[in-house]
Amino acid sequence: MHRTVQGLQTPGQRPVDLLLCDRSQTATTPTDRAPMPLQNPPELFDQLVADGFCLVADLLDPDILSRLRQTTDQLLDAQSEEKNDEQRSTGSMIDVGVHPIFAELVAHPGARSVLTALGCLRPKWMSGYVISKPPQSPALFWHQDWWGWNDPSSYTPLPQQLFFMYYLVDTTPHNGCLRLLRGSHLQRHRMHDEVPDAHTDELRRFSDPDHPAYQSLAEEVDVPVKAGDLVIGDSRLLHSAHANKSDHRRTVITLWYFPYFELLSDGLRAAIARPREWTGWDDAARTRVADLVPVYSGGAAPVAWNREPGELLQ
Ligand SMILES: O=C(O)CCC(=O)C(=O)O
Repeated sequence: MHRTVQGLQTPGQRPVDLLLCDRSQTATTPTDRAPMPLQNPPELFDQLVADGFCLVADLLDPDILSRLRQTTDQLLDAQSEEKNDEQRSTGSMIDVGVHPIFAELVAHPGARSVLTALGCLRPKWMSGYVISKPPQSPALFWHQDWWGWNDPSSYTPLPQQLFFMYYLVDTTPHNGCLRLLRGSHLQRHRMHDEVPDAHTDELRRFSDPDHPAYQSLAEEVDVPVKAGDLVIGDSRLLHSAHANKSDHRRTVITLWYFPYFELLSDGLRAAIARPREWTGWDDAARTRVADLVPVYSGGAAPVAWNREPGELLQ
């Protein structure tokens, strides 16, 4: 079962199909339903490795979607104006450790079954954020999120770290859908040099609206989705989001997984497995994600944090 999405194509390039989950074979209890069979996992894997991203349609059921909308709206309503001003370009950056509902999403059976289908037998999870673009807010800057560029594996095809993005509303270029540069996880693009480290306070604040980090590029690929679809991407992939020109919030929850944690170098595993606090989670939430928490018991020094790719990225 495939759905081809308009917009996931730049001129002269092949379309990208959404791989659909077959809900007819699932149980009825909301988040404890049986894993949903994926159509053609090898195709999903090939897209992820070659293009740096892939899509799984219709992963979240209406129950969890509605509970996530309710919780994120409450959290967003409580944000201060000062915080909003600091993050005009990104939108909110609320840590998912503030509320136990996000543990349900981290350990969601559908997400687990996608990871298994991609050959990730012992995936790990590190962190996540509620990123909400307010109505009438500017574009997000071009960036990539990999911080381990000092590790030689960064210049090889298999992804070290993946984003799982769940948009809570349907998205289009009008309300701030994701856009990305296909293949930029493995090939240098001029944006790597124009905006070497995009995670600066100035870019977050949108201090200079004419900065090249916000520009539209001819080769960018729009990724419009339906609420509840899952966008998977390699953390090395250059991506950004359109301005939200609508009168409604556009919220995404981004979760960060390590699909092949056991295959990573000691230095990366040491860096990933640092203890983390989830101050708003109860015991049930911690238990849900227990097998996804990375552990490293060796003696290697953690790989130093470096978000700028080296010369090996050509
Ligand atoms: O806001 C978006 O659509 C994208 C968020 C993003 O770039 C990220 O989580 O790294």
